[in-house]
Amino acid sequence: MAEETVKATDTVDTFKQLILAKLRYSVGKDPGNAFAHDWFEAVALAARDHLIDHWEDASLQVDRQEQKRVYYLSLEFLIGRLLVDNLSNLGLLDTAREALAQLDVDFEQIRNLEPDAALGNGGLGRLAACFMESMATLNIAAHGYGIRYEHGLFRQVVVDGWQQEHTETWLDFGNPWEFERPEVSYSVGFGGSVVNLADSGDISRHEWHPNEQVRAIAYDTPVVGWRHSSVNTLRLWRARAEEDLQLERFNAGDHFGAVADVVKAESISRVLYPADSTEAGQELRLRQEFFFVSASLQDLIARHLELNLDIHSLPDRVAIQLNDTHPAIAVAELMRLLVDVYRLEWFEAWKLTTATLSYTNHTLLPEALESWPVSLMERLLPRHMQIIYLINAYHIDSLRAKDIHDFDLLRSISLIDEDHGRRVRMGNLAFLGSHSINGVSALHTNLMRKSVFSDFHRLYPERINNKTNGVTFRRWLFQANPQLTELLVGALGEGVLDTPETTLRSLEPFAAKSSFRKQFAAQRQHAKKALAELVRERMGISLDTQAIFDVQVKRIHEYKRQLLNLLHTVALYQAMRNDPATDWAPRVKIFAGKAAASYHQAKLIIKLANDISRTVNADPTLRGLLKVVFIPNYNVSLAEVIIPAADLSEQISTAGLEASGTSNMKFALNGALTIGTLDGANVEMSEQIGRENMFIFGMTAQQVAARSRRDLNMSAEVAASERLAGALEAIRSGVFSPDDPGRYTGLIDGLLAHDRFLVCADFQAYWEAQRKVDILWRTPDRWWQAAVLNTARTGWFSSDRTIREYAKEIWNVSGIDS
Ligand code: 26V
Repeated sequence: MAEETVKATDTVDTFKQLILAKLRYSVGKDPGNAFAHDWFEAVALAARDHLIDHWEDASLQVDRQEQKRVYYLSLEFLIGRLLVDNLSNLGLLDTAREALAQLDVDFEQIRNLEPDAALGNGGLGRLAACFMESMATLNIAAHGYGIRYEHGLFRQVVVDGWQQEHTETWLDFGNPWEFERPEVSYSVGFGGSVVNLADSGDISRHEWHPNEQVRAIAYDTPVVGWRHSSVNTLRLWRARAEEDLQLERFNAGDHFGAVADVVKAESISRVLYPADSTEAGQELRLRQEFFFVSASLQDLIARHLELNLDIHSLPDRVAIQLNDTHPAIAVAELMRLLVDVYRLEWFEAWKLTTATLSYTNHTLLPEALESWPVSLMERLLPRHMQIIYLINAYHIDSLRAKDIHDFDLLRSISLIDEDHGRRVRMGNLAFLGSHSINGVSALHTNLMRKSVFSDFHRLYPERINNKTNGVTFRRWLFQANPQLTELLVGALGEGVLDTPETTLRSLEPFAAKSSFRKQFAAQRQHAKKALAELVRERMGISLDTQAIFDVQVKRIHEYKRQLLNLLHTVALYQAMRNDPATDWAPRVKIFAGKAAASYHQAKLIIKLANDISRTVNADPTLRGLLKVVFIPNYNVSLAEVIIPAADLSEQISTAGLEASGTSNMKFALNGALTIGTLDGANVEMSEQIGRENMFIFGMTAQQVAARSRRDLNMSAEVAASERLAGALEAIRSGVFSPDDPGRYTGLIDGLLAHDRFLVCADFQAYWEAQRKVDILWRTPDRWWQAAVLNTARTGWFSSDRTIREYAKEIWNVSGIDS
């Protein structure tokens, strides 16, 4: 049946029949008794049928053409919903809509029933998802490898202004996109001991005898590219115990003990770690890392050998990208497999390992750099610890042979940190084990060269390279913003859908056409109304869609400086009250984002946003000039509604601290103007878009470094700005927290004494930039001209461009001919 249906299903009628067949034979329902969710499942399964044939074809082509495969190892894939993504890339979106309409089913309703797969925290995980889509689009044979978490990132509920974390349950109704592959499973060991078998030359043979085995079971999700170019695989591992039940213990009456091992093993894939800095260090996290790395390496080596290829040719046919240091244990595990299992000589194995692996760094924040206590490694991964010691020793030998004896240098590049209770530095391990180390924006890469990896960079000046991030335009423009897409197609032709990177540039002349600017503004109104409707429904707050929608949505982090935005909000509130005669531009301040559960300061910032929101929104003297909303539970699908509706995009991190940012690109692509610091990819955005079409303000990374070296006391800055002092004092004294006037005293006093992220130091410049925003808003012709130019000049930030660079400069692969 699949065969026929797949071949000729571009017609609405055949697709309709397919949906009905799925509803009946796979879901077990009829149109008469089907719930909305049953329809969702039926359509998803119908779409999935279309993926399958392409999927097999693609895999065969790769082998026939002796192509190299890319393996993207990531602990996070922040995928979001897949129904519209898949239908749209298959070219079936309109067909499906029409088929459902004929069946009297509301497509908009059922698309919103799909759970949002949140197997990631933020930027790093979403980047992995964008990359998977781009690799499929570019016909690059790629597999994503990660963990099939039973629970993704927590659901954020805001109660009385405070964040609460609730368990996320995306799998409750099953997952129509995945295929369980019980036959694809590997055993992953932990603990135990290492046996030294026999001495041969200077390196002895070792065998690791783990005392615990966990089974990794594969779950495959097809990833289809634009115009079903090719279909790749996202393979996620679920952890299972080797034995479901220890019958002996059970029979002896120990009913809990009989399943204790099951609980322990399966906890590995139970839940995503809900933090994107600090808080690591737990054993379970290290177990997750090793679990998915070991299963993935075993799997890709098995695939290599099945093709009758020699293990020595691994780097010719395999490129492995490590998404941050989370999979860095791959360096030691690949060495173990090559040396202990495939009996390669150490230096040959090392050559293959470094030629195969490459590593992307996503943050310079010291608290987010991973390291593991040596004692924990010795207990959990004894053989890997030996290998790490050996890698370290051979490396130091090789430097000494080159007459490098500088003690400080040797300390800084060592894989072992001796200063903090002996820890393995995963960044150093990833660096040494890789032939390429890349940062994610030009500024970030340069800072990598100057800071964390400066000594490595001196020794290996060729290894660090830049790959500025990008985003997939299919999801973040075509799917999220069909109105703007239609306008672009009308202006530039259908070609913009296939080559937006280059074609968008031809939009530039349209910025000068008043009729086009009006249409551009009209599609924005449409998106703003949709967002306003969502806010009204979910929060009971009504928004003025004529006001500037001023948006900051991202994880809550001190370095991202939501606090700076809130200080501006309060200062603006005070100015509007004190100065009612001024013709203020109306504003809606929109916030959303999750805080790590244990990050108290970030949770307090959420509470502050909600306290300010409550106070401001209830103040009649403002006449609706200012509204503040904190929209709960930010996730990919909410982003798809918020981003097209933004007039102003807040990208205001302390310069030097945001590695790249990717929402900055999504906003600009949709025509929002950016107010931002010269940080991360904002720098390159300003080069592409033109500074005159953005609101760039504040200290540069260099100035930040210099100011931070001086001191972090902000008395002088506060004394110099009445507005800042007024805003701080209002928050401090409880204007927004009358129920608990002391709630923010600590927060504000802390800020004055030790402003690590230079919020106060950048306040005045930020205030002034915001007034430029008001002025531009008052001259719509100029505002919309800049908006159109933002869309026209953001083509370079396509993840297709990024992936092409990885393919050429790191992986040495090209797309398959289909
Ligand atoms: C670190 C940790 C530390 C231990 C606990 C779990 C955990 C999870 C994730 C991370 C790394 C977070 C790094 C990250 O997300 N970086 C972001 O990467 C984006 C894509 O490159 C980039 O746009 C953002 O600027 C950068 O913050």
